[in-house]
Amino acid sequence: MSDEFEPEIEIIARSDNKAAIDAEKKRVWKFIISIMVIAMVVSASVGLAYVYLWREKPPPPAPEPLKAKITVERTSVSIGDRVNFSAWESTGSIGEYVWDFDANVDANNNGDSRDDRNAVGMNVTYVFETAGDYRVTLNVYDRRVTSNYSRDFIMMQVGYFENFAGQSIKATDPPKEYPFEVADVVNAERVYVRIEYTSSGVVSTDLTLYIYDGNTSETAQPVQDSSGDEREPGSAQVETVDIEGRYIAGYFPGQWRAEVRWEGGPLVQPVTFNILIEVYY
Ligand SMILES: [Ca+2]
Ligand SMILES: [Ca+2]
Repeated sequence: MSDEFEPEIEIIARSDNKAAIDAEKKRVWKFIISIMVIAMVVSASVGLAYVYLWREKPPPPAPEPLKAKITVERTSVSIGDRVNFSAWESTGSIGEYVWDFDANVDANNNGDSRDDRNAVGMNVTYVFETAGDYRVTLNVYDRRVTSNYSRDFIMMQVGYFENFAGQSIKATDPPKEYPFEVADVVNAERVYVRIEYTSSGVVSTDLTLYIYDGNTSETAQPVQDSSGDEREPGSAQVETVDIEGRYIAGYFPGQWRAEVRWEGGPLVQPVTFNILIEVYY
């Protein structure tokens, strides 16, 4: 019995051993494949990291030079207007923006009339209280070396500048009036009033512009009118009254006014016009 039984045991044992070996082989293959997968993932990651970290980077941009630049909406402004100045177009490593609004005044009495600290900041607002020409200076100082600075300037004309747009007048209307200030007739350089209207079918004498000075009496005579201007009939008509300084001095200062009068025949449709008034000092 035992002789017959033994080989059977061996076969079973061999058979068990084979299964165990196969299982072992599977484990080894699994292990090898896992290692290979991990190795591939790691090498791919390292490769990506290398590409990301050590790829050729563009050189850093050269620092912009320190340069002051003034931006303002208009350079002709009226007395009392709030004027917005900006230095946003300036370049460089700027630590401070310093504004000097009048090169005729050396406010800090250091011999440089354009370095006064009338305002600081990139965006500032200023009101000119008296008429005249002003040289406005912007000084920008370097953030790191405060002795480095750049300077820009702009000329401002301060007087009276107004544009009344989109007015209309009918034949039956009383004169349209536009008051304006001529504060100083001695120093005023020019009073300029222009009227533009776009209406076909009007003749050259239909609409007239009258200018009165600061004399408020009932009998005040106009200083000048547009009848002396070259006036053409038709559309896109422009009429001007332009008074030079040497004549202005002979009139009253104060509240002057422009009048627009319809002096033609009956109107089918109102005439629309724009009126521009400018006083320079
Ligand atoms: Ca100064
Ligand atoms: Ca100054």
